[in-house]
Amino acid sequence: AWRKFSAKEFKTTEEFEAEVVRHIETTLARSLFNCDEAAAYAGTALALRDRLIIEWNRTQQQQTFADPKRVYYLSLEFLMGRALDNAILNVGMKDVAEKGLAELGFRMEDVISQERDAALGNGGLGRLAACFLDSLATLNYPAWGYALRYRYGIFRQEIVDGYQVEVPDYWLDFNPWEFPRHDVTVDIQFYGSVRKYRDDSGKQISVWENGEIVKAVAYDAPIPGYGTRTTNNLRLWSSKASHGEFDFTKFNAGEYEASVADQQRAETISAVLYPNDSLDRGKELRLKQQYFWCAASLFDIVRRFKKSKKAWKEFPNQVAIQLNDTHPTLAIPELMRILLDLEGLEWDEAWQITQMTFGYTNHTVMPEALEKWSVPLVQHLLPRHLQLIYDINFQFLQFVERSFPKEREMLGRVSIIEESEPKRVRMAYLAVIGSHKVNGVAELHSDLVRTTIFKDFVRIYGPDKFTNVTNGITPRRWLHQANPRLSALIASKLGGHEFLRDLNLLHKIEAYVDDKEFRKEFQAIKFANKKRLADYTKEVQGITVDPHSLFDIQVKRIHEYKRQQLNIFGVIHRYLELKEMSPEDRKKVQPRVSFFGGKAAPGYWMAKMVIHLINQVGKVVNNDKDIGDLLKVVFLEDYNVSKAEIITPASDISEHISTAGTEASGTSNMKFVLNGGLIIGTCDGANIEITREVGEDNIFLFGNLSEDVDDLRHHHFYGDFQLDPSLKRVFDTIRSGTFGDSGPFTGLVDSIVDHGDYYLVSDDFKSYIDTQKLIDEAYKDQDAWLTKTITAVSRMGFFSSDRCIDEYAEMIWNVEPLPPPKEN
Ligand code: 26Y
Repeated sequence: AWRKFSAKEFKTTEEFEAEVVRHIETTLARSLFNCDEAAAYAGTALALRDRLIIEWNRTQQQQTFADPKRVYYLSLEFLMGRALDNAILNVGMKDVAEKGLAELGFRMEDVISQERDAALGNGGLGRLAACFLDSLATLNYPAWGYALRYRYGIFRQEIVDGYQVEVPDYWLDFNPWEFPRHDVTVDIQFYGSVRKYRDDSGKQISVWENGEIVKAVAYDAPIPGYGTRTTNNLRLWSSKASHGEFDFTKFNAGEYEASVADQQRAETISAVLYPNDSLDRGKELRLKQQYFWCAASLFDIVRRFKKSKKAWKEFPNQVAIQLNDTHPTLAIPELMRILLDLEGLEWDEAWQITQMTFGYTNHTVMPEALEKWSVPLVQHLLPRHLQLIYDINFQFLQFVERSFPKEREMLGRVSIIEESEPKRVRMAYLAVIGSHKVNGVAELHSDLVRTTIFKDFVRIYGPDKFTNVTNGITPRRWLHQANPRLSALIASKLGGHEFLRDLNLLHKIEAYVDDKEFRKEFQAIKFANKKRLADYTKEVQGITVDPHSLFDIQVKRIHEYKRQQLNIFGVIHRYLELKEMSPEDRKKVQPRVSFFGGKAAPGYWMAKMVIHLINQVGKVVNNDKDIGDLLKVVFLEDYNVSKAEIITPASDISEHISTAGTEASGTSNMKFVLNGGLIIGTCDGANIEITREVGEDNIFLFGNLSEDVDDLRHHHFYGDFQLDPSLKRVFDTIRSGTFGDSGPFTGLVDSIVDHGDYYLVSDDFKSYIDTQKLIDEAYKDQDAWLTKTITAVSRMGFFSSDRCIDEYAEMIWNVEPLPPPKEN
């Protein structure tokens, strides 16, 4: 129904083609005679972009006039992937584009794959932010994303001799989706000093001066909603030297090189995305990035607010700012600085406004990922902010002292300043103290947030400040775009694609679980998706796999806590069992392909050795004629969003096997089940809620529970640690050199055998391989398997990011949608 008021569409195929051709000939100045796929992509993107811009401008105008409360989502990462396919879908012209491109001699799939991923993120947190933008626009919430315009996104991964090699991702050569706003700039200060004086009324004034100025330039990207005309804005800041091209004074003084060096130093701030996603390294440049981005975004937000001429006390009624992890926590002292130093508000009012404005989402309880900035570094780079942080801390500790006069030890525990050498600012505490709501991203995780890292704060502020919003994924990209044929099958039964806007409607397909035709098509779709991945694997990795095998997939960042090592040890175990089987027994074996994919942080040695082990095992197993198709091992290079769109629909089983209590939520688990794959997983993160939704019979859980982890770890050190015997055999095989030089794997094995097995690989090993056996058996009954997968898909409605965003809007932001006007 929404189509009839969509001004975004092209009316006819001819109109679309004419626009594509016009852009190729005039915007790109290319002859149609040498129009390749790259040019077809550019022409298509530009033609579509014209339509998007109209709605984008309209939406922004409407929001300016209506001036509703807006949501600002501050995230250092947005893993957007490709934009064209999504734009075509949301503009509502998939058929027109497909037909038009065919008439011009191109396959839509080929054209779409010309686009480079916008890979401005590491993994789950960044992709979550991207899904949220999609839902915010789709649900008509007036919302902006704020981030950095990195010149280099997450590195490209190449595998050389079985090792990861990082290659820079320079992605901006041709990016039709961004619009430079050279008129929207903000001067950002670093370093310098603070001068204090009393004005005539005796009020203390602080002036931050004599710093170094860097310019922030805005680049905007349109975020179209699905089935709505709302097109929101993602604003990315780029850093530039404040004096433009180069410093003329220096230039005239003959210091040409110095002036250019200044410029390069300024531009370094937004040059590269930090590729770490679990270990906080406390690098000065990263702190600079954080402040640069927070300060530019807040200036922008405040500027917009001030246009409305409302009183400052209205600020939290007009502005909700969500902090995606602690990375933007400096926004808290920055807002205080603006309110106190620049706007002249009193402390209490400024603090109340600040607290009411911010919400903080935590994504991890693992201590090594919690940000702590050294006090001397903050003092040097942001002297005024350090004062404000100390002031905030002082007020807070006074409050704690009044509330718990008998618990003096608590003061040191909850202080924003850690009394280490050097002292450090605990950003998570600052985020909690400066926000009105703190949320975790799945139920178990939110419980752990309340009972472990923020336990004291729950007592201080009461339980209501801490809440849960279980993560979700956008069904537009992760069902419709990634798996168009499954989307079409569902639509054919539900009478249209409304389920893409209301994913709970999926429950209606459970009625077709016994429908012969439906089952046949569902199974054919899964097979076709597996075939597609098999073809891709052949083409890119040069490995032949049989799509009739069970496809077992683990794709995510490589981490000890995510336990890819458990998976590959399991694979080795399987290989050893196969090797000692009689030919008779081998005939009964369920053939399997184990796919892995994911990047390791460049400095994370252990993770890199896991990648190496996977590749070495693959080399041996895949070339073992004796084993043939019974087992294959594939490492899919350079896992990213666009590859996930091929990989996700192709699983029979996917692995989400983190040590219980370590994976905050996980989101690929949701994607795989939604696409008709089952899960092997631990009782961790959102796996638990997936189990609740799909039913225990439709998921394969194994392993120790989160509440037992502490005791098990304790036991490793103080009890008698017994290595699982099957795992011991795996280690003996590795040590014997079966998979090449075992030297690189020493650390991996030792971490389990000698260093306490922190991630409980040995404790969970038996349960893991037993469960894999169950899966082999269950898979042989294809009918029962199919029933499980269809049932599971039909029960996944809860995991839409639309549900998730509605929860944030109601519980945390208190914002309402602003639907587009009906077209006249
Ligand atoms: C401080 C810095 C080193 C850092 C940079 C990035 C720390 C963490 C991160 C990213 C964390 C991340 O991606 N977390 C994931 O967030 C997802 C969305 O909530 C969760 O589903 C997933 O479990 C969690 O690991």
